[in-house]
Order: sequence, then structure tokens, then C-alpha cells
Amino acid sequence: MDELSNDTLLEIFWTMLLSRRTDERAWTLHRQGRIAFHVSAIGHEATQVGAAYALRRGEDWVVPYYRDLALILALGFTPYDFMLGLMGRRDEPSSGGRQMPSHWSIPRAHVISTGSPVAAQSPHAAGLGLAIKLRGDDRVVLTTIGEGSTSQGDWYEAVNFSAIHQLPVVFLVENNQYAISERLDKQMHVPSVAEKACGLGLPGVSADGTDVLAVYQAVKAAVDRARSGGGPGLVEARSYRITPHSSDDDDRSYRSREEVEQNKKSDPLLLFQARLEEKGLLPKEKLREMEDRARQIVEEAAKKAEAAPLPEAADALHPVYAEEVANG
Ligand SMILES: Cc1ncc(C[n+]2csc(CCOP(=O)(O)OP(=O)(O)O)c2C)c(N)n1
Ligand SMILES: [Mg+2]
Repeated sequence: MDELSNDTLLEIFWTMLLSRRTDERAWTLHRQGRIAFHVSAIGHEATQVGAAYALRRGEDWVVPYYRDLALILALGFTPYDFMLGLMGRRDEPSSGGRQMPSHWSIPRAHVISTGSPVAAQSPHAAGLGLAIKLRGDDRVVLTTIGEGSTSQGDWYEAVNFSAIHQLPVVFLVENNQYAISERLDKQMHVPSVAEKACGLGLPGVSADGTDVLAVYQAVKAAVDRARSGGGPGLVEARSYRITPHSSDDDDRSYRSREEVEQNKKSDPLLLFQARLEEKGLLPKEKLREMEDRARQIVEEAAKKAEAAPLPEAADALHPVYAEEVANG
């Protein structure tokens, strides 16, 4: 906590809060029938914002996955950008409304486009790491993934390749205990994803993913090492997926309400809020002002996005296919 200024700590809290309120609004928009799909970062805010602050934001490369709303907001996406995606609007920055929501692509923040098959992003991150090494610059790549998806071959191949070639890639695994309905112990026979590192020859650490500063420190250590030529690192951040997998999932069929309630006691937003209050950084009026500001930003974002134009049908294929193809 000491190495970050009080202003930075408050900025981190603000980003987590803004993500939470944006996310909650998405759920109500879905239940009101105003959007088709939402995949939530609730419970992941500490992991994602802690990791973002360990980077040189805007310079380092980020290869995220669909659950990374808080990470993306920390990299400069706005709630309005996000809402445009939820509503499939023309001016949505990632794909002009062509992709599913939460399939981020933000060139200005060095966030590269993500696809839907889980773990397909990992080889892209390794490739970026190789490009950085060949060019000899000092950027790093942060790539994220869920713990369930580390069962995929793509992930092992990417980590293995990065270890062999000592690439500046940090593999952050957001371990929220579930892959949709599948529990952790059905995905792996080791207690922590960090243990997978020892068979692949890179350092692996496990951090409390509900503690934003613990994640910041773990990712910062891996980022600093990667930047100074020390090769890739694996960081597991353990948290809990407080919501169902997505707006299409009913988690009552595979986990008890008691379990969910119990885990809400380690809600990362409330834990960090309590820490800042204890430190005297978050008096009641300041918290209220932040809450009001977040709600206003989110409300305006939703209204403005709903009023924004839809894509033209005639534009559907652009820029998906080449406009002019030489004939013969
Ligand atoms: C290759 C592939 N298989 C299956 C799916 C369907 N799918 C989407 S998300 C998901 C679960 C991923 O769980 P995890 O990696 O733990 O991430 P979380 O959603 O919990 O953050 C699955 C199986 C997919 N998108 N791609
Ligand atoms: Mg998971």
C-alpha cells in the first residue's frame, strides 16, 4: 500500500466502483429486455484493476478475455463505450457492433481484439511477446484467462512457448472457482493454477484476487521481471464469481445460495472500501460523492447509448471482407 500514493489508491477504488455500478446497470438492462447479453466482472474488480495498475497503461500490450470489464475501464474504456457494445450500436469502439459484447479491441490502449473460443487469446499474447523480443523494446504483454480455460491446449502451448523463448508475457489467471457450472476440481488436479508453472519452467505465484493491492504486487513483480529480460510469469488471482456465468446462466442449478452469500463476505469492492476508510482516505461524504458520480455517469451512458444509431445493414460486411478483390 505504501508504494502507491493516496491519490492512486483512490483512483483504483474509483475504477472498481465505476466498474461495479456499470456492471449492475447491465444486469438490470438485461432483465428489462433492453440488451441481449451480459457477462459480469462482479467479484473480479480487485484482480483486474490491480493488474492494470501494474502496467505502463497505454504502452504495454493487453490481451484480455470477456470477463474483463474492470480491466478495460482501467485502460481507458468508458461506461458509454461499453454500453454501446451491449446495445450493438454503430459507434461501438471494439467492432462497430459486429462482435458480441465484451469482445474488446482498443487500439489506443494497446488492447488487441478477442475472439470467443476460450484460450485462443493466449497464443496471440505469446506472439506479441515474440515480436517485442525481436524488436528489442521494453514493453510487456499481460494476458488474462479464466482458470477453467487453462485446461485448453492453446494455453499450455502459449505458456510453454513463452517459457522456452523467455518472452515478456505475464499470464494472469482469474480463478473464480467455476467454469460456467464446472467446479475447479473438475478442471485440474492441483490445488492452484500457479502449480502448473513448475512443469513448464516459469515462476508461478498465487495471490488473493479479492485484495487489489495483493494482485497489484504480484503482477507488478512479474511485469518488472518480464520487462528486464527475466522471461514470462504466471499469476493466479483467487476470487469468486459472485454472479451467474452470464445473463444466460441460472446458477441455482449447480450451487447453493448459502455458498454465494458466504463468498459475498469477500466482496473485493467492500474489502478495499473498508481499508481506505480505516486509513482515513474515504470519509462518508467522499464516498457518497463518488457513488453519485458513478451512478450519474452510468445512467447517462445507458441513455446515450440507447439513443445512439444502429449500424447500417449495408455496412455489415465492412471491414470484415476486402472491399475490392482483383478478378482473375
Ligand atoms: C473452446 C471453447 N470451449 C467452450 C466454450 C464455452 N465457454 C465459454 S466461457 C466458458 C467457461 C470458461 O470458464 P473460465 O475459464 O473459468 O472463465 P470464467 O468464465 O469463469 O471467467 C466456456 C466453457 C468456448 N467459448 N470456447
Ligand atoms: Mg472461472
